[in-house]
Amino acid sequence: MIALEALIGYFALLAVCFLILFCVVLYATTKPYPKVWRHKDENYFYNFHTGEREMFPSLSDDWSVHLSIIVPAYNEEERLLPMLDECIQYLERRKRFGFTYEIIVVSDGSTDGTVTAAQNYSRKYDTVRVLSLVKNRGKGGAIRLGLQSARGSVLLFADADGATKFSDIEKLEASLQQILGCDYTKEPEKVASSDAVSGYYVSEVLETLNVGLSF
Ligand SMILES: Nc1nc2c(ncn2[C@@H]2O[C@H](COP(=O)(O)OP(=O)(O)OP(=O)(O)O)[C@@H](O)[C@H]2O)c(=O)[nH]1
Ligand SMILES: [Mg+2]
Repeated sequence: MIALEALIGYFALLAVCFLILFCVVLYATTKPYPKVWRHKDENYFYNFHTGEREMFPSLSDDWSVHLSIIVPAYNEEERLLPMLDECIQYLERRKRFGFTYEIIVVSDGSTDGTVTAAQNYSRKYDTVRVLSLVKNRGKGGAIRLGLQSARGSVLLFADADGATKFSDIEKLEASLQQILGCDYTKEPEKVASSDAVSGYYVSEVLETLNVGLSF
């Protein structure tokens, strides 16, 4: 009887040790962010102005434009055009006042003419780049890869369906300025070097703006 109790105690101790070891290994090998698989072709975009295939910059590079707009697009050959027309028209107007921007259209493994439609804008505007994902990842995956390829001091994503009037960005900018205490169009380096606006601040901005999450 005593031998049986000792055996159970021994196994219980072994199980606890195993559990502790498992937790330690889990803690040591888990990263806070998931590993993002990126096909080698997804590191490049075609620059129609130089006639060369160029590498996308990385989010960890220094900022090079005031604003990056990431547009996730899955089979959006029709809805994308009016959205980009409105967006570019607005941003080009601001460009006259020294404002700089880039638009990264992320085709999320589209099977229609989304890439060609977006590339037609790249031909015309050197501010538009097309990131063509080799397979569909869903909206979140498309935005993530777009953000990783952007070098704006401020990054924004906007749906391809033109759900929001693009000039409404001014409301967002006003709230951002209030929260950060500076204007990113005048002091982009200050904004670029600061950490991401925290969830608390984001909810405050959205509350002020009374808008939904997808801009
Ligand atoms: N549905 C869908 N959209 C994607 C995907 N990847 C990127 N997107 C883009 O994500 C954005 C949002 O898609 P919508 O279909 O407008 O979805 P939604 O805004 O949640 O829904 P609506 O209220 O119908 O507009 C669009 O720009 C899509 O092109 C995907 O795999 N599926
Ligand atoms: Mg939508």
